Amino acid sequence: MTIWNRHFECMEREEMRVCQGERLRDMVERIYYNVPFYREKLQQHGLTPEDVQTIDDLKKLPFTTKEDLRDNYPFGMFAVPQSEVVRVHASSGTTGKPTVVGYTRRDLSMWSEVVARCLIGAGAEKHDIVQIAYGYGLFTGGLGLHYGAEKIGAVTIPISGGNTKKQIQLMKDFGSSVLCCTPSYALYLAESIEESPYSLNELNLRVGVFGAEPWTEEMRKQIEAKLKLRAIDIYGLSEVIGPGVSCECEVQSGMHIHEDHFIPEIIDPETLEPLPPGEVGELVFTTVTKEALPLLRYRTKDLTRLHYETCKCGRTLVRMEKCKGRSDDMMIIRGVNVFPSQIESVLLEMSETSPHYLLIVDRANNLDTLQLQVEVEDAFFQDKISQLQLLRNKIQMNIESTLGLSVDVKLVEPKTIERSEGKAKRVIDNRKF
Ligand code: DLL
Repeated sequence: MTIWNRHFECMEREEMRVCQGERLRDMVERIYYNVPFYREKLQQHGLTPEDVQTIDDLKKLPFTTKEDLRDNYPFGMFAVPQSEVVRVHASSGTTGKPTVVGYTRRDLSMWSEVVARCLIGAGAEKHDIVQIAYGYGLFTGGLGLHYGAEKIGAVTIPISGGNTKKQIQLMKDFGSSVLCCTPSYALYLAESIEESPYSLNELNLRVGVFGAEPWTEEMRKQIEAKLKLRAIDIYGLSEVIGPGVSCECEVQSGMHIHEDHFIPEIIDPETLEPLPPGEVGELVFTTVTKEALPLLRYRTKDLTRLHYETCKCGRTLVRMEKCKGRSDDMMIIRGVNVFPSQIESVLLEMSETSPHYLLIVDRANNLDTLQLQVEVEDAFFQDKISQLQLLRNKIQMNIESTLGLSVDVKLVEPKTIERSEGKAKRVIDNRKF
């Protein structure tokens, strides 16, 4: 297995901690003197840059949130003069203004470096033809993967998201061997290939680099079977850099975090106390090398756990498990915490259902209701009604036994649920709080 940057990707733990400590010290000094927001916050905690000497001092420092970025919209948290910023991206905010992120030339070069590590780790190489079907534009997916793919010397196809027929045609004509897109779009592409004049055997796909939204192991199996490729999970968020914060290697056993640049912690989202390795909690990142928008203990709201053992691939970089969802994506239905991914797992374990589903949350007579719409094979609709009824009951029972929650299941015909070209929308919450 090839490793792009053996020095950092296989560094001994103690050496990594020393490196992180030095970089953290430098970063805290930069934000203290260049970003009024951070200076005030550190002062409020009675801290000065001298209080940060080693990586162990990280836990003393205050957290940063998406709201802080929004309050300082658009450029208020940048740590360099505007003349040094060469790019901005923005992620759609859940409410109101978008979150704006900036990059210096060195930030862009660091970003390409980490994405190059991801692609090589995923099994891509110089001779590959990389089709980038993440959106280009303010979203970081397209351009993020783009520069990493060019960096490893691959032929890079900046097709962006959507335009499914053309995706498939170019995939065949150009012989694309690596596909980068969201996992939900990968499934949609698979389905569209089945209906296209081309067969999978005419395609040359080998590796998929899928991320930007949560997906399950079961979904991975389906995508790998349908597209005949190895499906690799890539993680990132605009605030931290974009795609490439972490990525699986060919072993597919957790995503290696590029912790020489992004120091991870897991905290209890309620008490904000750091949790020991192996426990599930909220992922927090400190970016120690980023120049334009350094982030101190940024709360991602993503829930996962970290593993520090050396991977079979030889990398020592800490691995994060697939995200279990976000602490704020979690629905509370009649007091029960529900993640869409839990329902997805139940559906994908059953052979009769498809991974295309939609959850509709509402409230009737002060009681939360959850409806699950899921597509089932056409054959079921040709069968007797009783078959449908049996299947409906089965799904209901499986979900109830997993979640302890009753759900109204509505079976719908194939292709009725809107397909996504980007991030899938799995939940519609009509409750008014
Ligand atoms: O989604 C960056 C990205 C682009 C990652 C392409 C991977 C591939 P944002 O739009 O800022 O950035 O959204 C970040 O998406 O906090 C997670 O909740 C979610 N997310 C990203 N990757 C994964 C993943 C991009 N592999 C938010 N698994 C993050 C689960 C993911 N969730």
